[in-house]
Amino acid sequence: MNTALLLVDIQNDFLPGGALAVGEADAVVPVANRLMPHFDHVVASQDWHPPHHLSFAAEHAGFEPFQTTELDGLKQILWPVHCVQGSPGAGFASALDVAGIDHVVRKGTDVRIDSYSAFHDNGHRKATGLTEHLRGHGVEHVVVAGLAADVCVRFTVMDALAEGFAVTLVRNGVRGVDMQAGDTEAAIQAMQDAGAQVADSAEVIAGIV
Ligand code: VGL
Ligand code: ZN
Repeated sequence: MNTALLLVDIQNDFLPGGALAVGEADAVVPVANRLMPHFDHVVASQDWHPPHHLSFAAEHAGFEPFQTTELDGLKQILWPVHCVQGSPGAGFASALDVAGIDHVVRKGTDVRIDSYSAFHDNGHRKATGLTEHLRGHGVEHVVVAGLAADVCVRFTVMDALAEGFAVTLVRNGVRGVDMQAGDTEAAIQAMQDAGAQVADSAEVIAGIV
C-alpha cells in the first residue's frame, strides 16, 4: 500500500511565541523530521489566510479571540490574526526540514470561509485538490502529524477517512490548542473512533503501523 506522510500546519504562528501558539508545538518538529525520510510522498499543509480573513476576531467589532460567531451559516471560532499569506508567521517552522517536502497544500485562502481540513473548507464547499494529488500518486494510506491536534489535524483526519484513505495518527507528532482542558485527548479519541490508527513515530518507522 502506498503511504504518504501528511504534515499539517507546522508553521511559525502555531509555535511558541507565535500569534496562535499551541503548547509544546515545537516538539512536533523533530518528530516530523525523523519521519520524512521514511516516506516516498511527503505533503505539508499551510494555513494561508488573506490579511482580512473573516476567521480573525479583529474583523468583527466587539469580538475577542476565541469567542464564537457565525460565518455564512457556519459556526466559527474567532482566532487571533495568524498565518497571513507571505508573513513570517505563515512560514514553515524554521527547524522543519522543508527539503523533505514534495508537495504543499495551502488552505484558508478564501476570505469568507475557514478551512481546518487540508482536504476541504469547513462547509465542504470546495476541495483543495489534496485527494486528487494523493490518488494520482496511488496513495491509499496517510500518516498524519502536525498542528493543531484538536483543530486542523482532527478535521484533516476525519476528511481523509471519509475520502477512503487509511489513516495513522502520530500520537507524539501532534499537539493541541486545548481551548478547554481535555480537547486534545477527546480529539484523539474521536479520530480513533472514526477509524484512525494511533501510533508513536517509532512504531511508524519500525513499520508496525
Ligand atoms: C488552525 C485555528 C485556526 C490549525 C488553523 O492549524 O489547527 N487552528 N487556523
Ligand atoms: Zn487559520
